Amino acid sequence: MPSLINVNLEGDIAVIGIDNPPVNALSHAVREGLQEAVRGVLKDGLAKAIVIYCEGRSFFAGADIREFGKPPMPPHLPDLIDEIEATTIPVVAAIHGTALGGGLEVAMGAHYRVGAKSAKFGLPEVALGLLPGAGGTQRLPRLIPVEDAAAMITSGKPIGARKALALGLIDEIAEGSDMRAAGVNFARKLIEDGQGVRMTRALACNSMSDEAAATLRAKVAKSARGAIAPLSCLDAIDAAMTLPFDLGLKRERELFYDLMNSDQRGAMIHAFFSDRQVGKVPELATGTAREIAQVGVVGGGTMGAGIAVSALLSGLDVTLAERDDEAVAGAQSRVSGMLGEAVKRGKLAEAARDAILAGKFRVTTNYGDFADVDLVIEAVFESMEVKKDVFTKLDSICKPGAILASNTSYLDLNEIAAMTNRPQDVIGLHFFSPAHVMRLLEVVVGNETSADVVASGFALAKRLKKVAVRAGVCDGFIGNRILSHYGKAVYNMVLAGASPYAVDKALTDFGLAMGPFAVGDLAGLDIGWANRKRVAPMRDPNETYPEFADRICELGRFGRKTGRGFYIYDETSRGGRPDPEVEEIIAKERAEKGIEAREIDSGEMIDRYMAAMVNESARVVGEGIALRPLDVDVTLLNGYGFPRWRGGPMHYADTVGLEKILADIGRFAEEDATFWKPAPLLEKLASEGRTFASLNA
Ligand code: 3H9
Repeated sequence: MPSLINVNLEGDIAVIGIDNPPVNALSHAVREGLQEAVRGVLKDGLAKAIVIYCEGRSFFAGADIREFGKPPMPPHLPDLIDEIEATTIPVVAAIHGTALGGGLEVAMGAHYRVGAKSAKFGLPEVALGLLPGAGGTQRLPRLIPVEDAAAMITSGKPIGARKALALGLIDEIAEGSDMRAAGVNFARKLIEDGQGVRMTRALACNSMSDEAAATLRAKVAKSARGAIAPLSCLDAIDAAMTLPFDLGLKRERELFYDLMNSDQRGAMIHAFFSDRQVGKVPELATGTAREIAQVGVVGGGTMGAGIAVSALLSGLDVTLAERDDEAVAGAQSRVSGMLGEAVKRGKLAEAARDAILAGKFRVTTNYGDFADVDLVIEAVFESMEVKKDVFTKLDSICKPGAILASNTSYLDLNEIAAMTNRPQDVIGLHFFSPAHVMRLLEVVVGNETSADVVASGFALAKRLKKVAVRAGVCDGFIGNRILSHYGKAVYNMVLAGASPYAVDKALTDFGLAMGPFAVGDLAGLDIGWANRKRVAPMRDPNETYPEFADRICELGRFGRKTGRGFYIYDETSRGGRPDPEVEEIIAKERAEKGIEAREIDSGEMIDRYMAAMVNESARVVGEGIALRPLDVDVTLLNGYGFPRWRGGPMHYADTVGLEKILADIGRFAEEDATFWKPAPLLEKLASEGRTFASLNA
C-alpha cells in the first residue's frame, strides 16, 4: 500500500488517514490507496466502523486537477465513492480545512460527516469549467434543500460548518481541532447506539417547483455570461430531481465528460494554475520580504481611500496624508463609507469597523507623520511633476528601509525613483479601482528595485488577498499598455463605421464583463483624455487619431460621474442608454475626414479587438515587461474583466491558433499598416508552430 495512506485499528474502529500534501488532492495513488485500505478493513472483518480523515492542512481539496486532460486511471472517483457508500459498516468522514469538489463528494459517499468548526464545504468545480462529477450533483440535493444545493454547485462558493450543520450536510461540529479523535469518538457513539450504514443515495431527492427552477435557470444564465458549466450544473441537478439515483449519476457523468472535453475547461484550469504560478518570480528566490505593519498612503481620493481600506481590512495600521483640512474630511468620509459598505456586506463586524476608525486609521496634513511607516503608497494625481515632488519629500522623511511605492498607472517608475537617494526601495504598486475590491495588483519593478522590496510587494499582495503580477517599466506596464492598444483598435473601428453600442454588445456577448465604452464611462472619460494629451507628443504622425472621445470630453461629459459620456445615465436608465448626440459627433468626424461608414459585423469586431490585444500582449512578453504569457492572462482576467472561461488573451490566441491571429493582423494592415504591425514574438512563435503556453514552463 502506498505510504500516503495509513490504516490503524483503534479497538473496533478502523482509522484511515491520508497524507498527500499540500491539499490531499485525490490523485490516482490516493484513490488506489484508499480503495485498498477500505477493502482491507472489510476483508479483515475486525472493525465495526471506519473513520476517514486527512493529515496536514485540509481534508481532500478535490480531484487532482493536474490529472485532467490525461487518460483517467482506475479506480475512478465515482466508483470508489460508490464502493465506500456500499460498505457494510458505517463510514465517518472527519473533516477539517476544506472539503472541496471530489473531497466533499467522498464525504457525502460516507455515511456520516463530522466537521471542524473552521471547516469549509464546497463544490467549486464550476470555477474550473466543470460540474461535480463524482455524485456531487446527485447526493447534495438529497442531503440539503435543492435551492441551497443549486446555489453551492452553480456558484462554487463554499459554506462554513455552522451552515453545513444547519442544512443537514454534516451531522456534528467537533469540539477542538483533533479531527482524527473527533471522528473516532463519533464512530464509537454510532457503534454504542447500534447505528448502521446510512446511504445518501437511498434518500429521496429534495425538489423545487417548475417555476422556481425556471427562475433559477434564468438567473444563472444571466450571470454565466457565456460560461457553459453553470447551466450544465443545473441540468445535472434536474436529473437528480427527476431520475432514479443510478440514472441521475449516469447523466451527471455524461455532462461531466462533455465539460471535461470543452475548451472552457482547459481555459479555466489554465487560469487556476496561472493565478498560482504568477507569484513565482525570480526575486523571491533571493529576496526576503520586509516586515510591514504601518502603512502610509498619500492622497485620499477614490484610489487612495480604497488602498487604505484594503490595508485596514487586512489588519494593517494606516496613516493617510491629504493636502488640507477639506481634503482630510473628504478622505475620512470616503474611508468610513467604504468600511461601512464592508460592514453591510458582512465582510467586517461593526465593532471591528469602530475599532479601526478609533485606533488603526488616521488622516493628516503632515508628511512628518510618515516618519515611522514601513511602507508608503503614493496615490496622487497622475502627473510626473506632482509625483516627483511627493517622492522627494518622502525620501527626506521616511525612515531608512521604508519602502516607497507609487500607484502610478502609466508613468516611468525609474524617473520617479531617481528623485530619491534610495531607488532600491522604490517600487510600483499599481492597484485597480476600487482598490479594496479588485483582486489585481501590478508589482512594478524598476531598474534599481531590490529583490527584498519585490518580495515585500508580493508578501503585501498576499496579505491583502490580491493576485500580484510582476511588471517591468514601460508606459502603462502590462495591463494599461495593452488596454491603450486595444482601446485604439476599438476607437478606429468606430471611426470606420461601427456604433460604440454595437461594439459594447459584441464584446459583452463575447464574455467581457463590460464593453469598452461602458468601462470608459465608469472609469471617467477624463482619465483617458488626460492620458491621450500626455502621449500626444510621442504619437506617430501617420497614426489614425479618432477625435470623437475628445469632443465628448470637451462638452464636460466624463461618463457616469457627470451623468453623460458615451451613454446617458439618468433616473430612467441607471445602467446607461445610447446617446444619439454621440452618434452625431462620430458621424460629423467621419464626414470631416471623408470616411464612408462601412458595416462591421460582430465577428469582425471581436477579431479586431482580440488581434490588437494579443499583438500588444506578445510585445509586452517579448520585451520582458511581463515574465511569461501567463502573467498577461492573469492581469487581463483579474483586472480587466476578460472572461475567465476564455483563459486570458494568450490562452485564447493558442486556442484559435497564432496563425489565425497573424492572418487577421495582415488583413487589417491592408487598411492601416501603421497600427497593424505584427509583434516579433507572435511571428516567431507562429513560424515555429509553437504556442504562447510553450513559454509558460
Ligand atoms: C473535482 O474534484 C472533480 C470531481 O468533482 C470529479 C472527479 C471525477 N489538485 O491554492 P493554493 C495545489 S475538481 C491539484 O496555493 P491555498 C495548487 O496548485 C477539483 N493541485 O493554497 C498549489 O500548488 P503549488 C475541485 C492542487 O491554501 C498548492 O496545491 N477542487 C489542487 O491558498 C496549494 O494551493 C478545487 O477546485 C487540486 N485539486 O488554497 C479546489 N488544489 O504550490 C482547488 C490545490 O505547486 N483548490 N492544488 O502552486 C483550491 O481552491 C485551493 O487550492 C485550496 C487551498 C482552497 C484547496
